[in-house]
Amino acid sequence: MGIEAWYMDSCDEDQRKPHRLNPNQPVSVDELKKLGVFYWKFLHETAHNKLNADIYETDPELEQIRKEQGYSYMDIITIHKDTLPNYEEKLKMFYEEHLHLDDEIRYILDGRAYFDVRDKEERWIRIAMSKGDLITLPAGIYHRFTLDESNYTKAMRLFVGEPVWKAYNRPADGFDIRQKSESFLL
Ligand code: KMT
Ligand code: NI
Repeated sequence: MGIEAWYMDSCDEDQRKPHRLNPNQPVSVDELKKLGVFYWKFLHETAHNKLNADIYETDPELEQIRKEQGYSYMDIITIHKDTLPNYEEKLKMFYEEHLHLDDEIRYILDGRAYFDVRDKEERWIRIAMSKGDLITLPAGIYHRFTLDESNYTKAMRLFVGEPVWKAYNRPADGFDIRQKSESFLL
């Protein structure tokens, strides 16, 4: 098991479709790391010391990660038309290209979703997330989020300290964090 990420086509149809290039152009964990994106797939690992989304409420491994990384805050968001108030509106917002001034940390507890991030050449990379996957997007990276064709995910949102959900839609290059992340990307 491992990551599944790929470069997207530029077709405008349904955002929930995979939008792979033909032939597929995969993106490796190392390439994501260079962008400051960290991604783990834990669920099907047999070794110990792995996260288990089935026991997220009591999982000692999650507890340890939260302690180590300082993820003091957490809540759970269920993204489905019957559970999320203003579902359509929120999905539209999540899919607007944006950035935050803090890391975006998400742990998928159920269902599936895509996180898209821009690479150094401004190409979209689509990261397929499913149950047991944890991702951190660095502060300042342009990104967006969508459900896939299953139209459902349940995700834990983690944060260092008091959460700030403020999203800055592109263009948002005036922030210090953009200057820093751009020099980091070089
Ligand atoms: C964001 O800022 O991109 C989001 O919060 C996405 C939805 S949470 C799974
Ligand atoms: Ni975001």
